Amino acid sequence: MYAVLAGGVGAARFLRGLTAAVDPSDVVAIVNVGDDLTLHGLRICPDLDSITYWLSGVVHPTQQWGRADETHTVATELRRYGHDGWFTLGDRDLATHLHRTERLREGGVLSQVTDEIRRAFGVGVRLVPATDDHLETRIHTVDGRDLHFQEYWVRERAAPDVARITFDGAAAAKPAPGVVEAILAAETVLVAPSNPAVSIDPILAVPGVREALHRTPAPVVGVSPIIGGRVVRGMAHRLLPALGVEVSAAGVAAHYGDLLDGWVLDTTDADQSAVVEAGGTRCVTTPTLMDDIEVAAALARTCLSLAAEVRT
Ligand code: FO1
Repeated sequence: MYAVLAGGVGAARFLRGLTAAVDPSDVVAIVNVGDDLTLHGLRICPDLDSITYWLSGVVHPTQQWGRADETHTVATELRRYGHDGWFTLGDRDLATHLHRTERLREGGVLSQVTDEIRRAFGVGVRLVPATDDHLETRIHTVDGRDLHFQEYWVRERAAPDVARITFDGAAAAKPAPGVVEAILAAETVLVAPSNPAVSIDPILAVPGVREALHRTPAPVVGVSPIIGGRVVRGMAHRLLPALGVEVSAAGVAAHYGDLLDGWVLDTTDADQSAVVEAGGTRCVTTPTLMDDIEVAAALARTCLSLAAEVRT
């Protein structure tokens, strides 16, 4: 079994590759919930939904989040009442939020509801939220604002300079059922090429997760989300400096520190392998820009062979 620490789009692409290389039912994705928000009274889980939609082949092909063949009738009607719609909810996507919210209201926990939703989409990978408890990523800007991650990323388009990032509720949060068990029982633990600051760190912030990663006999192998000093997608380059992390493959490896046994960098960053290996982490370079499923599958296989090397 393979346990994967996962955020949104980058993780979804990586998981598509991994499930082309191994049996999807052998994969447990431990997914970030720090991006989650309540809008119009509905509970929305962007990273869980992005992965579900990607793995079931219904994701919007260019947006890379939300649904393909989407309509926005409800969003348009909501404007009539003055809702400015900065966070676009499509009609098909709304069904997921309506169902999730109803199940949570009747007493279901997120990990149960997530399992129902991924099965309803025929997704073989087991998706587990990092925690069933409240955990919310907050972006504290240099000009003194305390923004929900989605306000920062979507409404403000990641424009404000960031002073600090916090994970509200993390200290009291518990790993969701199956999270620690998956990490301890895994043959290999993989850290997807997700945003370290707002996708992986919120998972690591849940008490018990780091300890499990240190305790597991499984090698922990990560994939750099930075290629040639640049993010592939998203806003990690706007956030990593706030953490004092260099926007580079080596910088992110150093940020994860001794959690990593192996690190996969893009071929363009081969010159950074030496400094990462000096820190005790085995490196391999390979193409990591997952433009198609073949590249993603080859990347996944490279991770697994690095894990096998580390294990010996
Ligand atoms: N991203 C945007 O840039 N604009 C949006 O209006 C937007 C809406 C949205 C709705 C549902 C959902 O699951 C994701 C959505 N996203 C949108 C993407 C979202 O901000 C990101 O997927 C993650 O939160 C960051 O990885």
